[in-house]
Amino acid sequence: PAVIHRADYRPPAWLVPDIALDFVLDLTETRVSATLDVERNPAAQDATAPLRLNGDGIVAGAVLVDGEPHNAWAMEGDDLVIDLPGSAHQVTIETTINPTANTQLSGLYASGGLLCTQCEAEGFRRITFFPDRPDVLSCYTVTLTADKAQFPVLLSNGNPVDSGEEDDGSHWAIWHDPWPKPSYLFALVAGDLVPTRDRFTTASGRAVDLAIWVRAGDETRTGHAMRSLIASMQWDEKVYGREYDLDLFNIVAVSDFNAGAMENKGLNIFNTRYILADPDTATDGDYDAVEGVVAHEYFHNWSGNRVTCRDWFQLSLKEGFTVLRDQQFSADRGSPPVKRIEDVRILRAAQFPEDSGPLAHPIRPDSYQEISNFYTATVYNKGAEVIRMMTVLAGPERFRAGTDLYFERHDGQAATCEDFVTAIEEGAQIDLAQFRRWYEQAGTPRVDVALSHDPVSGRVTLALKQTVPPTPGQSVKQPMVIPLRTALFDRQSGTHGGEHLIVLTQGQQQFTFEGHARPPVLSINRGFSAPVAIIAPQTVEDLVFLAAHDDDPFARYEAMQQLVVQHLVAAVEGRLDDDAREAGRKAIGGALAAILADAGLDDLMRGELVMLPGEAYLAEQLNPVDPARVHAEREALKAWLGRELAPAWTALHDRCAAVPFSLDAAARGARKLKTQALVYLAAADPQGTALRAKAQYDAADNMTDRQGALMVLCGLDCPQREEALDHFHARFADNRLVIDKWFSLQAGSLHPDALAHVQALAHHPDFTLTNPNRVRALYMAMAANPAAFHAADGAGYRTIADLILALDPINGNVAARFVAPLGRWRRVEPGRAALMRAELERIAAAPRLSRDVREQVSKSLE
Ligand code: BAL
Ligand code: ZN
Repeated sequence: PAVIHRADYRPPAWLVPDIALDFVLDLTETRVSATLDVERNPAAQDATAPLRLNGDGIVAGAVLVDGEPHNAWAMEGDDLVIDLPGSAHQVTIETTINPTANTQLSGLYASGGLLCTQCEAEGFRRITFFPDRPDVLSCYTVTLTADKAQFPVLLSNGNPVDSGEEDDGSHWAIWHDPWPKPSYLFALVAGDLVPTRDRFTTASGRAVDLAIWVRAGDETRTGHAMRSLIASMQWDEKVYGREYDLDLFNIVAVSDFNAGAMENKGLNIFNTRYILADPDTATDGDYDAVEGVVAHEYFHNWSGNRVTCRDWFQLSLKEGFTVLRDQQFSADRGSPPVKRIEDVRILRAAQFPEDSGPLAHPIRPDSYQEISNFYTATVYNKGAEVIRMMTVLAGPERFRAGTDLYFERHDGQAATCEDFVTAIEEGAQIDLAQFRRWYEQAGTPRVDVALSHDPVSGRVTLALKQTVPPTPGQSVKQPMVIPLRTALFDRQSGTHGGEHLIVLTQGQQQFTFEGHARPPVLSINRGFSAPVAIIAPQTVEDLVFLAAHDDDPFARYEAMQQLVVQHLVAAVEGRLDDDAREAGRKAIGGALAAILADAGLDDLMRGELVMLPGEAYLAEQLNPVDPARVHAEREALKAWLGRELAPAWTALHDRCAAVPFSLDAAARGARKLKTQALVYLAAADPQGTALRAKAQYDAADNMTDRQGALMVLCGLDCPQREEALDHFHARFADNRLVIDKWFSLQAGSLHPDALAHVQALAHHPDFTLTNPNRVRALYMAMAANPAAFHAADGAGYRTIADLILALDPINGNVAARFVAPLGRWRRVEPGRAALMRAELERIAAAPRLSRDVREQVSKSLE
């Protein structure tokens, strides 16, 4: 398979300043006529190169050049290559496509009677022939014609220009987008949709019509998305000085969607999952996700659309930056510390394993076979962390000067990560020369910390050593720039004398601090100022101290996590005798009891502090890992804590259950803790807690409580489990997003038969391989459920491999996402590793695989 290298970038030979697209839309036979004004690129290296138009599975019906039939063209693979003399022409190409047959959901496809598009990264070439690369920017004029009864709404990017009806029952609409854009930002939607409308006036007085389009019946659940959109528009003006630039902003929600949402210029298309929310059907977490994704796609209007990417290697230019922006927005809207903790938890669960596995890549990759495989936690979440470090180094005002310069300098351009770093460097006036290694080197850096104290001089010395682990294709690494917010606590007063920003730039480095009469307690990487793993010699006493006293909420959470991680790692490694196990549990129990009793904490934060580290993060600390032992030890600790603190959990559950429903922080905190209390109680007393959980389920007047209770019941072997599952299915049978929850709660459950349940659910009438949300609900939840996925006989691995093989011909993009869990075999104990590897080999031996799956499987076996 062809490998595309970043170093091979060449400017396009031809530019397309204008394109007119004419669609006659139909579910099975859509006709497309594309007229491209093409001109030679003065920056091209070859001034005689032919015009290369990318295609993917489409056939050119007719090719006209300057209005005349043209024969001097040929197909090279999927690409249409036209010999053109001179320097400017008009090229017209006709294609016919079948949206209903498009199960890949890339290009133009049908979703429940609607027609819609997904063009990022390379879907446009499935619609028409075009130089489908992000550095070819065009002004689009789009004419849509369709049967009016079947497709009453016709939308595309930009502003509506004209519309009309014909006698044959068809109607048409013309849209024009004045902002030049790459083909991946093109979109159209046709169908029977109803709008929720609002209006926004920008800082300079532009009135913008806002509309969220959904299927009839769903419009009652668009209010939160609309409020989120308006808040995002206000926030981007205030925080980044970015104003919206069209007369209208449309969002459409569709049920069949490969990803979360797409930032098409002026016409965002969303997975319904990130638009529809009301308290009866959406959890508090769903509300947050809607707000965050609506903001993310809106923010792309500047970080992605006005300034786009030169090539796909630069994906983190728009994604890392936009994730940072949506994280900052959500922090401002809610609780900044809780949001920070949530973001770090996602990074550790999703990105750290990527960085330590066979698919590790820098945030700016050097090569790829299939770009869809690089929409990763590394490019997105680590990309955001890298830019966040720039904010730490520069401070907020100077960072803003950097982003102002970036937007001003590159507006209308297809830029690179290097352009971004240079703009921040110049605008913020900081030196980022060495910092650029964060774009070049993969792997999570590890920082080993040693602290020494001289009682005579009162001097504290921190000796730091960084190591960046080898990753595929990068065996030797250079030292990174690692900013670490640090404080040294006096253990008697419980305070510190101010925070220091220490910046580690060398392999080994020492930092000294004066005026410490006693050895201090070290609080390092506060706020998770750098995306690294810290290995510090913190005693149980130090961690208990920090868990109770640290004034940085993230550091407090981290101390609690570390306390549990150290204990469980020692337990899994068999380093604890009975006394040490008891002592470790007592220390954790004591710290947890203090958190439960701490009146100074709000419940949202308390909910973070009582959460045990996840099994994926624990597995990262062990190499090789025995997932069964991790699971057993973590469950045993949870049960012990459930028993030991039973009165406190019961009191907490009772207190929280008495808080009436509202969307404010206090009520949300109560809901979060209510289910956490159940989780601990269920581990200690399954039968007693089944009653309590069922009572929570029956009393629930919102989805957060209902889902929380059902999640706990799903893990128990009790009659209430079936009763609640049946009730839930019957009550929400007509709501696809809620039925997704029904699948995913069973697949992710602690029930010992969870894997058998998944295998049975695959034959449920509501299950289908053609809907990505449903596939993820069942199988991603299972792949993330260690007890099911890592079943000792390999049945979990086999189930996922079978899924990949069955799904690949239908949707290779989604199928490829399931390879990574199997790809971690090298870090798993030998027995399971062999079973995982055998499944990868079975997939690799299949006669026809998508490029997506082929790349992930071959890299996982290398
Ligand atoms: N650009 C793909 C979807 C997103 O990251 O917004
Ligand atoms: Zn994005």
